[in-house]
Amino acid sequence: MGKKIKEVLSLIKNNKKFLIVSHKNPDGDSIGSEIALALGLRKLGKKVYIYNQDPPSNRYSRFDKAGLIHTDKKEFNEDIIFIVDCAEIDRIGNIKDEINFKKTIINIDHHISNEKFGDINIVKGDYSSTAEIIYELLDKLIDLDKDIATYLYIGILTDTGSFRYPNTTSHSLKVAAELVDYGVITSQVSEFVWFSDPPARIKLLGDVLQRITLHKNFSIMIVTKDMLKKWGAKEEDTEEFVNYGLSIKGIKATAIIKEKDDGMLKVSLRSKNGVSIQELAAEYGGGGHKTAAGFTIRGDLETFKNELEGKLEKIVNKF
Ligand SMILES: [Mn+2]
Repeated sequence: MGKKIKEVLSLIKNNKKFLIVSHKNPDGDSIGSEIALALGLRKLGKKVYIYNQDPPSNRYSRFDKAGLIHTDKKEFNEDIIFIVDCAEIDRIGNIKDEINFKKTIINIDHHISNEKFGDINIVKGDYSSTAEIIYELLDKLIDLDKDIATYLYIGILTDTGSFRYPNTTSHSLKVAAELVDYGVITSQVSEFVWFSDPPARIKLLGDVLQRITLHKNFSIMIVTKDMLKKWGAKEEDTEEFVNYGLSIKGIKATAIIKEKDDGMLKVSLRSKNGVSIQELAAEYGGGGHKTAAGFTIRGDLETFKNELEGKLEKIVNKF
């Protein structure tokens, strides 16, 4: 067993109150990891509070049946703070100013760019998801059950795009298999995650795909505020759209630029065939992985789209 995991296990044993925090606009991995960890700690009789700046999106809210995730602030007096699935501390959002950084911070993450801001940092860049790491921790701590296994499975399933993305390893498949053996109903999780979209999302997707700009080996998509309005869709409805830009034969990199209310542009990048877009995201102050990264920038959508096309062209032609 790793030294750091041992340290975390003894911190859990020797403390009573735990705060669990993840990133803004939490995804399936952050929510799955947070709830699984909370349920595991509760099995040991610990007090746990999960706080996120933003509530789970429509897609994931149904998984928080017990209402474990809070977005309301309180006095955070927990002994230990877990920060999960965050490469940088700023990703936790507005809670940053309220938590006491003198408390022990345990940073658990799978982003290779993680800034190791914790007192203990368990960062595994070769893991598909934070849930995969939480599994290893909980497996040493408690008897897993169907509920906990389901949350961990959601984390792995969503971060691997149902085991389609290149971060899918034999380890992630082995962990997923173990979890299924605890009774996860895979068809139900798939239905809830992938087959329960609101109609507005599908209409918007049609519009986004119609407008895709295709170059020889890269593509760009855009989502304007007007497009959202036209179809009655929300920003969260655009989750995973970026992958369509990469699903075309011969396309090695793609980007989707989303216009936000506050004058900012949110950009997601994806790549395949050995192309890395991580450095491009970093150039604009963002982060992520080799084949999946992103950043936020202030600017005009059309102007920035032109700039990004120039950069993407250089990158795909380098490989
Ligand atoms: Mn993740």
